[in-house]
Order: sequence, then C-alpha cells, then structure tokens
Amino acid sequence: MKTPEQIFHSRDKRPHSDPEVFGRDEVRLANRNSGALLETLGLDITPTGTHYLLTHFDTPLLDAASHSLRFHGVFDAPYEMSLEEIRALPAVTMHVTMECAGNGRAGVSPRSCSMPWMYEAVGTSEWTGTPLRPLIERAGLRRDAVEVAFTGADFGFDRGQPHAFGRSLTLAQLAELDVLLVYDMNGAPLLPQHGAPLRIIVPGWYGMASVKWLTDIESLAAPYQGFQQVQTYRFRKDDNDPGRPITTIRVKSLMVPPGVPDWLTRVRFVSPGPTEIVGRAWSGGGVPVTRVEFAVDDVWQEAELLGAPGPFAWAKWRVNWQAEPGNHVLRCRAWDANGAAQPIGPQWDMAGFANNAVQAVDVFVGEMP
Ligand SMILES: Nc1nc2c(c(=O)[nH]1)N[C@H]1C(S)=C(S)[C@@H](COP(=O)(O)O)O[C@H]1N2
Ligand SMILES: [Mo]
Repeated sequence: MKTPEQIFHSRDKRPHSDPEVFGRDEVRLANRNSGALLETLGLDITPTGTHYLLTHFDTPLLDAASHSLRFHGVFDAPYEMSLEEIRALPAVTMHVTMECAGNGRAGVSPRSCSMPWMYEAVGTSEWTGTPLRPLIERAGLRRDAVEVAFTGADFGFDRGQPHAFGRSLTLAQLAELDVLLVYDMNGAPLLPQHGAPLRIIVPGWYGMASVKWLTDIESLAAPYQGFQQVQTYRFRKDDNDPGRPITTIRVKSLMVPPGVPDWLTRVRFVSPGPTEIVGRAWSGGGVPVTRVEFAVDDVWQEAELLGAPGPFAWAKWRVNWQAEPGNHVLRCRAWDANGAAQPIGPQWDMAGFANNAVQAVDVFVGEMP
C-alpha cells in the first residue's frame, strides 16, 4: 500500500509552463478561490458576494445549531461553548480590511505554483463577534503556556502532509491584537465559504491568521508546529532559507479601473476630459495611511485622502484626471505612518507573498464609439 506521502507526492512549487501562462493546477485553484471585483473598490464595504475567498481544502458544511468551540490544552479550566452561548456574549462590530498574503503573487517572476492572484484578494467587511481575550482568560492560561493555536474543521494534504488548517499566536501577540471571535459578516451569519458558523478575525494581519470553521482553541506549552504555521506563510528567498513568518499587512493602494473594459485584456477605454479616479489604500497593524499618489505615465501627483471607517479598514482616496487622447498607464502608490511606501516593482519572495508593488492600469483615451 502507498503512503499518503507517495500518493500526495511532493509537488514542484515552480510552474512547469511559460511564466506568462498559468498551468492547470493554478487555473483549478483560481476557479475555487474567487477574487473581489475591482469596481467595488469605490465602496467602504465589499459586498459579501464579491469578497475574495481563499480556502486551501474543501469548505466544511457545519451545523450552527450543534456547533461548539473547545478550549483545551494547558489551561487551568478547559471548557466548551456552544455557538448560542457565544452569540449571547457582548458583541462588537469592526470594519476590517482583510488581504490574502498571496495577493499579487502573479506579478512575481518566477511565480510559485499556487493561487495566481493579481490584485483582487482584498476586501473590507463589518465583522461582528465577541472579543477573544476574555474567553481565554476564563479558561486560565497555565504558567507554562507560550502560544495559543486555532484549528479549523477543514482537513487535507499539502506536500504529502495531512493536517487540519490551523494557526497560532504567541501570548504577546494575543495581548496586543484585538482578535475577534466572529459569527456575522456584514450583518448576516457567516456564509459557508467564509467560515460558518465561527471564525476568528485577526485585524491588521494577512488573512491566513483569520482561521475559518473554528472548532478548537488550544493552549500550548511549546511553539505550534502546524503545517500552515511553520511550512508556509514565511518570507523565503530560496529553498535553503528557513524564512521569517508573515504577519502584518504591507501598505497598499488600488484604484477602480476607469472607463469600460475590453473583455479579454481588461484594457480600459476612457472618454477624453475630466475623469474622477477613486480607490482605496490600507496598511497593517492598525497603522494609518498618510499619503496616496496617482500617476499618469510616471508623472505623479498627490491624491486626496478621505477617511477610513476604522483603524483596521482601508481609506478612500480620489483624484481628478484630465484624460488626454492616447495610450496611458495609470498607477497609484500609498505611504503609511511608519514611513513605509509601496515599491514600484515586486520584491522577491519565493512564494510570491505580500507583493505590494503599485497597481498599473492600461487605458486608451478616445471618443467613445
Ligand atoms: N480553516 C481555514 N481558515 C482559513 C483558510 C483556510 O483555508 N482554512 N484560509 C486562510 C486564508 S489564506 C485567507 S486569505 C483567509 C480568507 O478568508 P475568506 O475566504 O473569508 O476571504 O482565510 C484564512 N482562514
Ligand atoms: Mo490567504
């Protein structure tokens, strides 16, 4: 009999094909994990149906009525709580922008064979739930606890290794982050694909930390060794690099592509004259965006930065563009209060993680037929 390692053999993480042509594995993943529609970037809240999705395995279909969350491991008083009991706890609603760490991967060359995101793995929702910290305190962390692990109900294989999707946070991270135990998204119960009936939201961090289909919270006396924590979601330069864990979201901005698109190339057709360009800008760790610039063919101007609906949510920006006939490339770039700015081109990472290079939109300005 073959072992799982032999059946789910170690795959080559590089695309086999032309770097410009996505392979079958990538197309399959893209068909399961939809991205946001860039035209919704004009809105504070991403409509739930167009919020991006990133699911590694299959979507578990869990029963909200019988669902419970187990607190176990090195706690003084382990306990279990039903969803009904969690819903009865004090509720908090937060606007949080979530972005997949793989967003922008398709712009890094050679790309890693994974979900081929360009710009669309980002969205903002109003998440409702109860703060996690009091529930951890209720269980009583033992003196030997160092981390808390969060496990989802979804199970599968990656590089031959069977595991349930899980992530951990150190006690220092838990003390600093306002982790929310979430059951509602935009005023309605979580949809199956977004983690129903219960997930966490880790504001300011890339999406991998926000574990969906949460079943277990385990206090650990040694650092968590789950696949999704130690084997991936690390910045690595090459195969020999042990890497650094990915945490907070890097500063980024996107614009709503103006005008109308060509079906296949998505090149925009824009009428000449005054055109309002709007977009969103965000950064991680609760750090506000301080400046956004907009460029037409590499000539930069400052955009007007409007408010953000919360410290962990994207801010709106706008600029007036006098569209002149011809072909142009539009770009936008953001800075945050830490002085971090988006790079013009992608920074190298083996798995194409956290590529926050500026967006480029090709437009043709001419009289509309
Ligand atoms: N259980 C579980 N949680 C998960 C994932 C997953 O595959 N399984 N994907 C993570 C990743 S990589 C991201 S970017 C976000 C995406 O959340 P969304 O699909 O609700 O947008 O969920 C995170 N939580
Ligand atoms: Mo992700």
